[in-house]
Amino acid sequence: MTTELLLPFKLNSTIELKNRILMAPLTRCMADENLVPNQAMVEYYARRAEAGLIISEATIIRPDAQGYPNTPGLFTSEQIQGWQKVTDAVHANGGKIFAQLWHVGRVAHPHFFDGEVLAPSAIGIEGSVPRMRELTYQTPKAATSEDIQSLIADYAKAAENAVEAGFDGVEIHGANGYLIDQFLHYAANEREDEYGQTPENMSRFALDVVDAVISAIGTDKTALRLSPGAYFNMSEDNRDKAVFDYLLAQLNTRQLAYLHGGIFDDSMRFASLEDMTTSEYLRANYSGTLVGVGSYSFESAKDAIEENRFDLIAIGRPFIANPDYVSRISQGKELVAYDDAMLAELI
Ligand code: FNR
Ligand code: 8K6
Repeated sequence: MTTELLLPFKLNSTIELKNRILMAPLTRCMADENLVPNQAMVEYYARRAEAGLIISEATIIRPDAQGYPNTPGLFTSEQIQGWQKVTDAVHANGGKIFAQLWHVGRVAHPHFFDGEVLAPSAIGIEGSVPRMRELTYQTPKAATSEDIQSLIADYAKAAENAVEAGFDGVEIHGANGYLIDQFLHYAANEREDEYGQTPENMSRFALDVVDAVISAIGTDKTALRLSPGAYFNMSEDNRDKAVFDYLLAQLNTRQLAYLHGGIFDDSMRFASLEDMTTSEYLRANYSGTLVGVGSYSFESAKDAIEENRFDLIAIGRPFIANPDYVSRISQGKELVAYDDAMLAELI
């Protein structure tokens, strides 16, 4: 089957992808007790090297970034060495892989680390940790200016560690209600300093992190994921759009490797985004390479790319069910249907 989706795509002058299909970042909670990737993870990623680019499962930048069991890290030498095995195996199979850098902010739980839960403001979320329902979420501490500076530095350090571990680049996780996204939405950010109140101030943390990561590893290796519409651990506020309008205008001057929407179903329309979908809104406001995602099939992704609604597609759940997703669609073979039960092991 010949389609643009299966042909090479240049992200920039240093990174060329062999096709336009990305494996979406997928948390699997399978790292060892020191949050080091294990051998099953090495093989799991290596099996998916046919993707134009693999985005790793979200990987925490420091201990207080953790909100789920056994999520891998990128802040100890053991973790870097563990990831090196993953990146070596992906590269040996002809693939490319970015690390997704994560801090969950108020979705963290002190069960996993010593210390406080940090967020832009002291506004908690309802509920408890998946798979560990006895751990209810706490009201976070509003980060001080010093906390903010150390968080920014730790994103940059984790990006350096990612490159040391052999990753081809990083995707900063700015989506899905986690730390960076918490600064970008009024429902989670009531700060009265230079990180709150106005679109410019509310965008500052995201831009500081992006700029620190660019300084650390270069713009060609730096990508970002954003959820302009609030849908997960976050409530919508009609003022949010102005924040993202400002942020995207600033990002247009940065030449990131790509921008990736963070959404489970891209047919979802947001009242706060004037009834647009995630990809419609991002395409209208962002001029660089855009990755679409969210319940796409190969056919619907092909149509979207042909219609220029975005440039690359990220595939999540179908990649869990089909390690050989790219071969199957190239050969017109049927896909195995995804089922949540598949999350129990790495196939
Ligand atoms: C996800 N998703 C996700 N997103 C992210 O930015 N970092 C992550 O670590 C995860 N983890 C994760 C785990 C599991 C089990 C699922 C199902 C999803 C969201 C994911 O990247 C993607 O946006 C959605 O799955 C929608 O794409 P599909 O699955 O419809 O192709
Ligand atoms: C136990 C593993 C934890 C994985 C965390 C990351 C992703 C969770 C996947 C399920 C979330 C579904 C959210 C969908 C929200 C739609 C709201 C309309």
